[in-house]
Amino acid sequence: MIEVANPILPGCHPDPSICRVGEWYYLVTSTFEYLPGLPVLRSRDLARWETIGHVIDRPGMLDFEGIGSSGGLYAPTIRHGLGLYWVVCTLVDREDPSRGGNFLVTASDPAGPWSDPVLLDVAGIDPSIAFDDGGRVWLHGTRLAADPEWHDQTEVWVREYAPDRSALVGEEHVIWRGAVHGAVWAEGPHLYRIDGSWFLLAAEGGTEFHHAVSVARADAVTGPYVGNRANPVFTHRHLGRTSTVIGAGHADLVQAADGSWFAVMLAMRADDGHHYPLGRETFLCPVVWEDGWPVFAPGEGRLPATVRIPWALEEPTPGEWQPDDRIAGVVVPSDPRWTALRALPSQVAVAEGDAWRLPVRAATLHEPSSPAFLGVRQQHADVDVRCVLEVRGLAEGESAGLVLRQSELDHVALAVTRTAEGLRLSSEECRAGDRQQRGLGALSAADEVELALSGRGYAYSLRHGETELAVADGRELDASATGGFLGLWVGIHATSAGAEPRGEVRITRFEYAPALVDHGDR
Ligand code: 6LW
Repeated sequence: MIEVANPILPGCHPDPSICRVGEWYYLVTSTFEYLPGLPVLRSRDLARWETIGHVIDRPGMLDFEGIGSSGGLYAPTIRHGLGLYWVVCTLVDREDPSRGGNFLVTASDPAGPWSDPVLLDVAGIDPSIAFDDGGRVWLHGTRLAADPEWHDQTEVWVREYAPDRSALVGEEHVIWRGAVHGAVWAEGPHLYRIDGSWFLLAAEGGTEFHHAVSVARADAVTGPYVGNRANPVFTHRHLGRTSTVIGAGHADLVQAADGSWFAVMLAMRADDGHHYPLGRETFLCPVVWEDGWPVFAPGEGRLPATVRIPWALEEPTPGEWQPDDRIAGVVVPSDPRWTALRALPSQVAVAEGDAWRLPVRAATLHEPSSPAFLGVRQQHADVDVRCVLEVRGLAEGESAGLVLRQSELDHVALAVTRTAEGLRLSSEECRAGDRQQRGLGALSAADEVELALSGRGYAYSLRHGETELAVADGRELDASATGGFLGLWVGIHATSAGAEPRGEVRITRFEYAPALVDHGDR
């Protein structure tokens, strides 16, 4: 027996989807403009997760250039069927809806390689996939309702997919438009064949404070679906703002080998009931079946702080797989946590032993392009990040530094710039696209510069050595303040600010360490 602490995947891991094959669980989450895209994590006990690969991990699989922050890869679904692993997902360009769209990839090994994407000829987001008893494949997803009764009403469609033709075939069926009258965004649909019935699980209310889970049942995959009279069957919205876990929804079900059921879903940890700098995280929820319907967190009705897994081993079997080293310390280039913007880390940087060589690029953090940027999710509310940058390769006019990033429009950064007079330190605060730059003086000639960031709840401090150079308030940088879907990232950036780039910076050390802080009874 083990007791799993929620969230099971801390930091920006929204829209989780899970499946089980034999003793292994596989899970994918959204990654938006960050690459590699769609991490595939596996676990044997639902507690200890290891990243075994990424679905979008090769140059050219999809085109991200110009896609603004919180566009990119939305809610994926992972399933196993017909002897293959399947992921369906959407590439979203919020400014240009004609780009991207729903796509499907397959793999014989969930660690990859995944096939090139097959684009699906259907609008909308949040695709999912189910297999019927006869081996037919049913795709489904969400889009704005054709004839909405209210603003942002959506509809869930289902249609057969013919693997031999790589195409949607036959008639399309609209099976769901939300459980509650006036509820926006019936989305994140998943269909399941359970005990001879079809079940539809769908989120609604929008992926924020009013998020909820609803369920419906049908005899045929194409419907008609009848909603559970208890809908929405799960939400945190009625708990109000004193709940420190908000926005629970977008669930996916999985059955363990012993017959017990669980769901993964997203929710946000918000100390003040509003703001969540870590973004939407993945939580685990026990599920039981009563009177033919799933009951989430039975007897409790909210995401538990810990979930008991009676069948899980106390320790993973020695000598076999180990969970990710996500606890503390140096993040070396081979660590799967590294991400870049709209490009793979290997396209913007070169791993040299334990260091990254990051050639300067002309792009800045402000445009939806692929700047010289490498970063990791902030996964802990209390955290210390320290980096050592070798800056002797910076050419005049070029800068490099540490950034706490929400988006192009919202971030806080420290930069070391080479000028004719030597190295200068500056900070930049960017809020809703408004930039405030502050010169912070000269740096004594140095080859290496150490920059640090500490987060303590909503309070961030950016430092050079012991000197605090900038502060940030997580309540101004989180997605509820800025819009969008992301949690915060901490990373290194380098730019020639539009000029022809000539230099480089080396990240010789990057440490990420959760801080042990006593919060009393928080
Ligand atoms: C996701 C959808 C949602 O696809 O947010 O607002 C999207 N709703 O379910 C990105 O996470």
